[in-house]
Amino acid sequence: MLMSFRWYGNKLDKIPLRYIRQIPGMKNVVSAIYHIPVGKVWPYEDILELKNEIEAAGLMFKTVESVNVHEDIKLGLPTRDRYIENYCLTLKNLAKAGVEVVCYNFMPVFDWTRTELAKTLPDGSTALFYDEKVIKDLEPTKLVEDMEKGSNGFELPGWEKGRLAAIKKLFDLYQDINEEKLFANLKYFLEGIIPTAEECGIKMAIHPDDPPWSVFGLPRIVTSKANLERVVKLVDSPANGLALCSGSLGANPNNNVPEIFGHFAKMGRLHFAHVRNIKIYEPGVFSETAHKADDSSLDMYAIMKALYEAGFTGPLRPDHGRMIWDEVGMPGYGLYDRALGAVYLYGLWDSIARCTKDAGTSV
Ligand SMILES: [Mn+2]
Repeated sequence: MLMSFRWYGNKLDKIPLRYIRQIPGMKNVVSAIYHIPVGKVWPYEDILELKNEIEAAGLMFKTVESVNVHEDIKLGLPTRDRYIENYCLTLKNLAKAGVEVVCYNFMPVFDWTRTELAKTLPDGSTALFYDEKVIKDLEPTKLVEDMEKGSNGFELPGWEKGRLAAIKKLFDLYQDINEEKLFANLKYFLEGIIPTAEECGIKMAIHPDDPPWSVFGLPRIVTSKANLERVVKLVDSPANGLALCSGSLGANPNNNVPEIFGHFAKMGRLHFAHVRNIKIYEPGVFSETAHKADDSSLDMYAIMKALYEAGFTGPLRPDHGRMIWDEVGMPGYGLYDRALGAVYLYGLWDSIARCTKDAGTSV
């Protein structure tokens, strides 16, 4: 397991790399090139500059999150071939710079969706919150406005302004896309990129939809064990893998998160793990919580144990954190609570390793 931390680069992220380096057990930075629009090739020089900066801080840069997929690919438009070609060129440049895992998602229009970015929890911290009842009465454009307003002036990952400007037009284009068509478009994309990924040694890792159900009537397919199984078989290659996220999958209580993590890790298709907790209040209503919260819904120990027992060696990161100690930061991506999360996960892993009879050493 390679303990990792997401960082948005020195222009967007206010957390210095040297702070990340000081989190016990932290080894790897998960980042991306943010100034290149979706669909364009990431220049090798820019990737190299990012890698050099991260390595100068004593950390590794082995994991990218995300190389976003152009909407034309998800829609299956004729223009998709050009974007798939560009995606392959980006993968080659990333591999040349030593990147091993590339995370992406295949959610139409919206990335991760929440109805509140700073819901106050009983302990006075704030966290991301989702209420299906609120979404039902909300216009998609209003949601975009609310997300922007609540972002503390940061551009939220997946909610980039340019990408969402044409939201009404996008909804029209998705009228004819159901889950089956979206699966077919994902297959076409994977058939286009996986040979290149194999060739250059990149492991592709699709992130589950968050939350794992349809939002605003748009189709969502990366939602359950059965669908994840289908995704890895669309192109049956070890390069076609998953970035499982406990908080995303866990919002649906029918998903047995430790079992799903263990299953795909044993299969060799789990290339990246996001581990965080949530509390489900009622179906479709949840908030994010501390990694260890007494009344939260997911069992962090069981998830880490499943990964350990499957021999998972890939990058693992704490995901969204709460805002604590008056920190002002990008919602979900402050320093303090994610650092606590990382250390909690690291401690679990260390304990599991020491309690395993054949292991005399820790992490
Ligand atoms: Mn995640």
